[in-house]
Amino acid sequence: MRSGSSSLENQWNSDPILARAIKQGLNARTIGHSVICLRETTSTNDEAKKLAADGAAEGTVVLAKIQTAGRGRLGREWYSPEGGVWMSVVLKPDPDRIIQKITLLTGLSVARTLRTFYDINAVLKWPNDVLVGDKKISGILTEGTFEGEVPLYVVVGIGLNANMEPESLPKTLRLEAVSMKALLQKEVSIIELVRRLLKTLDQDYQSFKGSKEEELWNQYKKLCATIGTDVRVEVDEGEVYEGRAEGISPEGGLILRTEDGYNVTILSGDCIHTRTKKKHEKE
Ligand code: BT5
Repeated sequence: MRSGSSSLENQWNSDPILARAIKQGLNARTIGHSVICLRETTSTNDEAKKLAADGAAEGTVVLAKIQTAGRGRLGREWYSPEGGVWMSVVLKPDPDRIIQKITLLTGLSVARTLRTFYDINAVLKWPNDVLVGDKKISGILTEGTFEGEVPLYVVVGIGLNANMEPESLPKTLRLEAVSMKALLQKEVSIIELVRRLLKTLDQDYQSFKGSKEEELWNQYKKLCATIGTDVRVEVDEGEVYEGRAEGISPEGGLILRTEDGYNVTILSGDCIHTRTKKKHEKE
């Protein structure tokens, strides 16, 4: 007989049971038809890449209770103690789709899940952060494997601070990071959270693949705290741009109006909000 959901929360060792519980009632078109739950791994992105290289279908999900070498962009460390959602999804978008936009849409799915189901006032910081106030609750890492210019598959990793205690992060991060548990003053069901997240991501991914892309980016822009804010963006080569973020380009880049009045589009970089504003309060 299947056990109740609360006891399942403690059964990460019994991977298939947990995976089945997550898949139950998911009804997703693409994402989550196959879910793999691991107790511990280096990085779920690495696991998902291995599975994709071995031919795993689009929508395969890998989830780990603990990551021992979770990473962010540019090799930065992502702290992944017990209590968070550390998860990666294998995607195989059409070759004409811009992969950079998968980071944006996944961030949107995380923010939408937090707002819709948990009443958490999550906003987006371009390109890959989900914030509550000015604290980071989630980060996205998208990695593509290419043959020449053509993407063979893309792995999108989601790190979401769910049931973590502030003490489980290093001291230096405690002022910059926040968890759902700290905001809600209670633990959430990881199974339910993952299911909601996968469902929302599936909806947003269908919009991305189909004819509803514009609607998706309109939603993104509404929730993007970066737009309208003064920012400092460091691009890969160490080049720095400062100015007012004015919008998102069709390729998913940030449109910046520099102090000397030029418009530049930045496709990727590290963005700091230098002057924050209060908006996006949840209605
Ligand atoms: C990110 O990078 O924000 C992407 C994080 C993606 C993590 C997921 S977990 C599942 C999958 N498997 C992986 O190995 N990775 C993905 P970036 O924008 O570079 O931000 C990294 C910075 O975020 C670090 O330098 C810290 O300042 C901060 N940070 C690290 N751990 C954090 C945490 N748990 N919560 C909030 N901030 C954190």
